Amino acid sequence: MEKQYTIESTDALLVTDMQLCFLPGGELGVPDGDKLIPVLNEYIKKFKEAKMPIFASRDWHPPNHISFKAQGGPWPPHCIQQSESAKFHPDLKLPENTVVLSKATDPNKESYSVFGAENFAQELKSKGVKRLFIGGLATDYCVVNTVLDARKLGFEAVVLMDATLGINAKPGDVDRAVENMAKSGAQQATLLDFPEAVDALPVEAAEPDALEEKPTARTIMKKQARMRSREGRTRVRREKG
Ligand code: VGL
Ligand code: ZN
Repeated sequence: MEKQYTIESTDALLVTDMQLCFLPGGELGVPDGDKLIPVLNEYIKKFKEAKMPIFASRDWHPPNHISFKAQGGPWPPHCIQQSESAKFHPDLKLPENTVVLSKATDPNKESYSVFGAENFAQELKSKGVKRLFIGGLATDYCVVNTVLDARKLGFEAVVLMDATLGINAKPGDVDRAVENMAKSGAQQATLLDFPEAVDALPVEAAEPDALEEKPTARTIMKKQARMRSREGRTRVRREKG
C-alpha cells in the first residue's frame, strides 16, 4: 500500500521560486517549469481547503548580488528585486494570505535555501508546523537545500515529486539532489498519494483543439496517473520476483 497523506494541523505547504525568471523565457528558465503550475495549484487548493499555512519563496537578488557573473558568481543576472521577471507566474493561484519569503537578498551572501530567508524557521515554529510539503523550482538548488535544512532543523519534509523540476547544470544534479533528500529522511509524494486526487476529477469534456494547445491540469494529472499506475504494477511484479 502506498502511503496516503492527509493534511494535518501541523502541516504546511512551501512553493519555491515559481517566478518568471525560472520559467521558460526567463533568465534561468527551467525547461517545462510552467507545466508544474497546474499541479502546484492542486496542492495549493488542498492546503487552502484544509486551512493550513501556505508559504511561497522567491529568489530576490539585489542587482549587484554575488551569485551573478559580474561579481564572480556562477549565474547570469536573474530574479532581480522588483523586476518584472522576479514576479510569481500569474497563473499560480496563491491565496491572499500566502506568506511570501524573499531569499538571497544580501548582496554578499548566496542562499539557495528558503531557511536563509529571515524568520522562516521561527514562522514555522510559531505556527506549530512540524511537516513541510515542498514543491517548485529548482530541485537541485532551492528545493534540495531547503529540504536538507528542514531536516537538520527537525522538521519532517515531503518532496512533491510531480511538482518540482531542476536545472541540471551538470548532468545528474537532479538525481543526486533527489537521492540526498531521501538520505536525509525526506519523504516523497505525488498527488496520487493524497485522497481524492484523481478519482474526483470529472471526465475531460473540453474541445480537442484547446487541449492540443494547452493541456489542462486534469489531462496532465490523468496522464501522469496512468504512467504512475503502470510503474506501480511493474514494481509489484518485480517484488514478487
Ligand atoms: C536558485 C539558481 C540560481 C534556486 C537560485 O533557488 O533554485 N537557482 N539562484
Ligand atoms: Zn538566484
